[in-house]
Amino acid sequence: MRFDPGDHPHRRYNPLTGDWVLVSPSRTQRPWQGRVEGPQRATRPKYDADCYLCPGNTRAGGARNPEYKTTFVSTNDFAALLPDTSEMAASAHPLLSAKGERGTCRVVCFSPRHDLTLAEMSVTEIRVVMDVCVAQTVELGRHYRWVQIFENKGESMGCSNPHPHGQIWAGSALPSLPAKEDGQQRAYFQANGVPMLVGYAELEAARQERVVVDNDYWVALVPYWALWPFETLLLPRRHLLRLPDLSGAELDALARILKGLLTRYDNLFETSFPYSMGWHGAPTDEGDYPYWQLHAHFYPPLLRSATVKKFMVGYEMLAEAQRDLTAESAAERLRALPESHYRDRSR
Ligand code: H2U
Ligand code: ZN
Repeated sequence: MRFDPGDHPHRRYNPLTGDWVLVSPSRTQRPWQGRVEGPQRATRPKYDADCYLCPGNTRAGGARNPEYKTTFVSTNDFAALLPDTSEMAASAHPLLSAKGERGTCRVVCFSPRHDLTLAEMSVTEIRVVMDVCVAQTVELGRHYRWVQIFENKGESMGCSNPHPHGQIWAGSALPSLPAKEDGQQRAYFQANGVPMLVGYAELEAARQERVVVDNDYWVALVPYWALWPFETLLLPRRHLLRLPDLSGAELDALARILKGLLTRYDNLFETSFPYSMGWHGAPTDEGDYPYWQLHAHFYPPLLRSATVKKFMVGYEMLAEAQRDLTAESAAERLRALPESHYRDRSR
C-alpha cells in the first residue's frame, strides 16, 4: 500500500513547539450528532448603550470611556496581572513551586464602531490598529519581558463582548508557550545557521501548496503542523525580531494581508469567523535573539460549518493533538475563496 498523506493517518512535527500532531484525514466523514453552536446575532448597531467598550459609556470598573474616534487603549478593569505584587518567598518544597509575577493588562478597542470586526474595517483603519500595537510593544517592552497582544473573537472563543477589541497582557516572566518557541528557535539556529521561520516562509512561498494569501512582505499559510482545522501562521518575508522593527511599507502590507486573510475566514462559512489570534516576537529584555522571527498565530475552532467546532478533548487532552483535514486541503479551501467580503456582496 502506498502512503497517501491526504488519506492515511500520520503524525507531523511542529518545530516551533517540539510537539507532534496526529493527522487523520478520513475522520472528516464521521457523523455529527453533537453540539451545534447557536446562530450568530444578525446585525449589531453602530453604537450600543449597554456596551462597556463603546465610546462615552461607563465601563464595569466605573471609569468612563472617552468619545474616542479611532483605536483606543485602556487598562483592563479586571487585570490578570498587576504592576505591584509583593515578592513571593521561595518555595520550601520542590513539588509546591511558585513565583511572583508582575505585569499589566490592557484592552484595545479596534474601532469606535460596535458593529465592525477587523475583517470589515478598512485597510487604513487596520493599519492604525497595527500602529497602536507597535507603540504598545515599545512602551510595555521597556518594563516587561513579554508583551502578549491577542484577540479572542466570537462567543465560541470565550470573547466577552462583541465590540471589536483585543487585549495586551505584559509580564515580567517569559510565559510557557513563548519559552518553548524560544528554545526550539534557538536550537534550530544553532544547528542550521538560519532562523527557523525565515527559512520556513521561503520554503512555503516557493511551494505555494499551503499558502492562503501572500504579498511582497508577508505570507499567510496553513502550517504543515497545523493543529486547529483552519489554523494559519502569518510570517514576514524579511528577518524581523518584533513588531516595532516593521517599516511603514511592511505595516501597510500587513494591514492588507490581514484584511485578505480575515475576509477569507469570514467567507469560508459565510459567518463572522471566530478565532483566537496573537503576536509572538523576541522577548523584550536585554537578551540577544538573532534566532527569533516575528509571527502571528490564528487559531479558529470551526471545523465543518459555521456551527460545528473542533473540540480539543479526550485524545488531545490525554495523548496528543489530532486534526481531521490536512493542512494542504485547509489551505486550498481558504485560498479559493473570494477576496471580497460576503457581507459587502449581500449589502
Ligand atoms: P475578552 O472579550 O477577550 O474577554 O476581553 C475583554 C476584556 O475587557 C476582559 O479581559 C475587560 C475584561 O476584563 N473589560 C474591562 O476592562 N472593562 C469593562 O468594563 C468590561 C470588560
Ligand atoms: Zn460597543
